[in-house]
Amino acid sequence: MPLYIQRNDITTMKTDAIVNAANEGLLGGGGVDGAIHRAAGPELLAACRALGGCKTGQAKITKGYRLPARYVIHAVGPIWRGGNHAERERLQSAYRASLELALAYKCESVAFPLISTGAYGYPKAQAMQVAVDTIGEFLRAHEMTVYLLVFDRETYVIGQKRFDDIAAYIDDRYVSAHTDSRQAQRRRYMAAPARTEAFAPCATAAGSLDEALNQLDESFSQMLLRKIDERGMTDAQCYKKANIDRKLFSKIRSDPHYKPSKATAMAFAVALELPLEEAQAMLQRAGFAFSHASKFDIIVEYFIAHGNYNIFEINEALFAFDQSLLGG
Ligand code: AR6
Repeated sequence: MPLYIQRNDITTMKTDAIVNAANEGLLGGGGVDGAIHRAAGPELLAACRALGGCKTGQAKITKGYRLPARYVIHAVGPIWRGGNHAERERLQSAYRASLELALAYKCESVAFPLISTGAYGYPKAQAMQVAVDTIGEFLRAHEMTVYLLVFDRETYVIGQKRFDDIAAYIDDRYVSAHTDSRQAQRRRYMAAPARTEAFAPCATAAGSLDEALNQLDESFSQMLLRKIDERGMTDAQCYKKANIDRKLFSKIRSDPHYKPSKATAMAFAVALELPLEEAQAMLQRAGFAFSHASKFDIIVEYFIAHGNYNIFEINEALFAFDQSLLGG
């Protein structure tokens, strides 16, 4: 099930559990810890006292008391000491331990803050990457909806180099789409080096002419199911990789005329690792096209053109550019 990256205050989340970025004492503190204790009321501190602390990289659970969430999972992230003190492993471990606890308590939805990125000083872009990778890996094996919350408005949280790279890619295409004649646009578009690999010939399973003609009338849903089979994926592998909810997938599966949103159609094109040309064809089945008048489209295109089909990384980038996200 999906991972959503959002700007939100964790104390307002109506998820089964929220995760607290706590310290080893588990007796409250500043930042998100302070906010959670204030919102949950004094019963939370009393419950925490009984837990006897928690080691870095581990997590413990209490009820949510006056919070909208049923549980609070208190996770202890590492203090950043330059990066050579197993900070990454400990941060991964804090996320994993929290997710395992959520699973043990049958939580279907969990919200995380960016653990360790406040008072503990973990660089935000790196912490975001650890969070997205660790949660992403967990979601490939488990059904859960996870929210990763970014609190402060001013920071974008992907690495500077990737941000600059994408910004340049958008600049090239977005500007040209708005200023050039159609012909000049097309020339530039075709000449861009990143496109070469995107247009590399792809293996298709289309055999006979009959088969090819049949495919002309295919709906989005039919095309999706065919491509899942062609790639030897299971349905679950595909909708998980697309960051799509199982229920939404069932709807698409059972209704050959289902019309998905553009974000959903793109999410499946990414999950199927389609080269750009095939991704275009898939979008067309849903009545859409990649457009260079849309930053959202150009960012997704950037990833496809670079052969990067990690939907969580794409969503990190979309989030950093204030765009809506894929899937979900
Ligand atoms: N909702 C979501 N995220 C928030 C909220 C909120 N209400 N408030 C802050 N953040 P920090 P740490 C973000 O310092 O670095 C405490 O004193 C914030 O912008 O809360 O793990 C504990 O008791 C930042 O990105 O936690 C520990 O002693 C992120 O939450 C120590 O701080 C984490 O910032 C733990 O430090």
